[in-house]
Amino acid sequence: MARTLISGGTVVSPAGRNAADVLIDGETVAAVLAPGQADALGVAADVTIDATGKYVVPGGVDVHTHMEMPFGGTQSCDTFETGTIAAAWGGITTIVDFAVQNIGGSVQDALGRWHEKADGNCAVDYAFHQIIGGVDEESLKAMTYLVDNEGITSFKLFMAYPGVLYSDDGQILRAMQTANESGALIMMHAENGIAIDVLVAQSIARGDTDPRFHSLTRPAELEGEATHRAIQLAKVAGNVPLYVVHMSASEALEEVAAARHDGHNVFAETCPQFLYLSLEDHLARPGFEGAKWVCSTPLRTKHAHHHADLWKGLRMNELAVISTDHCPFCFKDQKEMGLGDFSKIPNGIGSVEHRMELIYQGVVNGEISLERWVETCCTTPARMFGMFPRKGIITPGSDADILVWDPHGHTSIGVDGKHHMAMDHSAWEGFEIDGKVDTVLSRGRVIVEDDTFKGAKGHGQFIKRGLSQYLV
Ligand code: DUC
Ligand code: ZN
Ligand code: ZN
Repeated sequence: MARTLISGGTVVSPAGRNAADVLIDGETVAAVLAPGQADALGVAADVTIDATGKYVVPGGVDVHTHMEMPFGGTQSCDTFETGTIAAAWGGITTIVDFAVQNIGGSVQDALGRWHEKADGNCAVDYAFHQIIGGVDEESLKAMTYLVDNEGITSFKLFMAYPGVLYSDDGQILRAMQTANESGALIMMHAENGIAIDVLVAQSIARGDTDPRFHSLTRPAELEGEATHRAIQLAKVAGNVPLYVVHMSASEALEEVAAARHDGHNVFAETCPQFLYLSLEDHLARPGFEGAKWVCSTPLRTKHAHHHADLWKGLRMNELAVISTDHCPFCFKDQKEMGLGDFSKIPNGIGSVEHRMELIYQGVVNGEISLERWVETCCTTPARMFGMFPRKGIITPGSDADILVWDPHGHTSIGVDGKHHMAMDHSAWEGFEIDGKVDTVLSRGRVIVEDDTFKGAKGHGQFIKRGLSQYLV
């Protein structure tokens, strides 16, 4: 088994930063050594990676991706191969993707399809959440089976998309009760889809069909209302752990903050697009260009306080996790399906490659600390979804998933610059980052080095997850 020493760097965890060398034996971390200790102990390494002047952080854990997902009449354009290679380029060493069960379909079959797509194709490790798009007797039974046997311990429900993935309040309550019995966690797409569908139909009938109306027909109040309702239902279901996904609105954040203050098992994630992008500057670009930024929940107006509130929520631990909701569609032929009718634009933005970079820029800008960057992008996602301490931390026994980050480097984001995702455009075109991915290791293997991908599809393994380790 090869021994690798990452020497001279600053190892960062949520608890702080220390000058230290990391000794890797095979696929796992063997020791974190004080400077000089490796020499004093006569440690012989096969490979030494010089991390002088660099940060040594756990590989990123992105707990919200959609690779090759059928959605909106098409399919997200990254395969597990292209998406996990792009992830590796961006310092992500674990993804958690969503298997999708639709109304009347078998949960086990849906999960089997996701295994078929991913097996042998991933460049980094991966796990699955299960979407329950049709809550019924069969799918409720399957939830418990998946927790007990398949390493699937989190289930996403939708309060949006009536007739497609939507669950009514009774179905949500029943799924929450079932999850509570097995210790599973409920993830919620919290938007009032019934009211949104009325607003969308009215907008189209008026001739308001441009991409910007996607946001105007999904008002922040309806994200706040659904978040409130989800929290109440979770309390009634016995305080089942609730994790609200892709939070974009101050109104929703207030609900989560209040519930957490009252001691409930309520958590939330936000995504880079809700921290940086806006209705006015992106979704409302002239012509049809705004379609690139159609995602749900939607980009919000910059004239309210959503951006500032979300950054503050991250500092205050009202928001526990930053994920990407990587759901990539090409502009040509895919986003273009909504020409003349924004409601037909497939919903999603692709960012799996850029999360560590974009959020590091938040460190440079003084929004969050270096330690909080690691906590929200690596450690808490692993703990929240039952993968800690195998993932999300650099400690003896953990997988040697490591990102060496160069704070003196620079990254220009864009299709022709640095972009390995399958999309024909970048939602982040022109973003400049004061830092750079230097070296990435996945289970001890160097997969990115010297601006070169050195990994391989099939290296990534399926991770059977345990229960959430992150209760209030
Ligand atoms: N919700 C997601 O989590 N991803 C894509 C679209 C959506 O509605
Ligand atoms: Zn969603
Ligand atoms: Zn999603």
